[in-house]
Amino acid sequence: DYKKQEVVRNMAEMPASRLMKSPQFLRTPYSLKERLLTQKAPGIIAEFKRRSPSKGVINDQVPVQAVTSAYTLGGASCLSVLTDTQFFGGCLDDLRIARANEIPILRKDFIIEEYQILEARAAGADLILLIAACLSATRVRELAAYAKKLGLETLLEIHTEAELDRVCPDIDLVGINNRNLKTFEVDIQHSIRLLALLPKDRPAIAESGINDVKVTDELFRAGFKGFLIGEYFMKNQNPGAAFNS
Ligand code: IGP
Repeated sequence: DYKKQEVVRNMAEMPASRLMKSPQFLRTPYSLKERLLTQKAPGIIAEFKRRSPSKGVINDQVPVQAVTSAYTLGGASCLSVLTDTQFFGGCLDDLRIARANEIPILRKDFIIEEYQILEARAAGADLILLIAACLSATRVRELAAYAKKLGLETLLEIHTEAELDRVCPDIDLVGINNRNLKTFEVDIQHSIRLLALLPKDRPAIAESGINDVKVTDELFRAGFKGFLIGEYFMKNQNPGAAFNS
């Protein structure tokens, strides 16, 4: 598939041995898990997303630097930066720019190879996303172990009960996607039901389709600690202002 080809191209251009020399390796990544376990209020993971397959262009006029610094000043617990170009119009440079902020950053992409985790670390990410629907239980275990080795945390995204078998000790946070990636339908109640089946020792994140503070409060009471929100902020001319209102 297209990701595999992208990885092969990037490896040719920037070998792993060179990535490992990035100055970012000298910094200690931030822990989102710690933050969410210790904070008493809902943690917002604010996303920078120019476009998506379901919505088309959301906002391609605002610079990543302005948006992410406004999210940070507004009190976001974490930034999420889409680095997939084909479907989301993002890139690793967006993440490098967002790194100016001193809070955890999630590399949001379709991660299938160890090399992409190395890229994430070299670009300044603190955690990576693994999507259960794209990976076998064995691959999740291998990729999460590699992330740990590099000092990064792993957020595992699930959507169905069947995907619970991907949760393994190296998974730091579990995200439940409210959006079905096949039908794009959003169902909050589905996420609340699935939450009951998750291991209690790791913070749970509710992802997607959150466009109302009341929903966040309901999900926080149900036990979710973090909330991954993109479009609701990004669809505004000034996403940072939307975050702060
Ligand atoms: C954010 P929303 O509906 O607030 O923009 O959703 C985030 O959850 C969504 O971008 C997302 C995503 C993904 C994107 C969740 N899982 C996997 C790409 C790949």
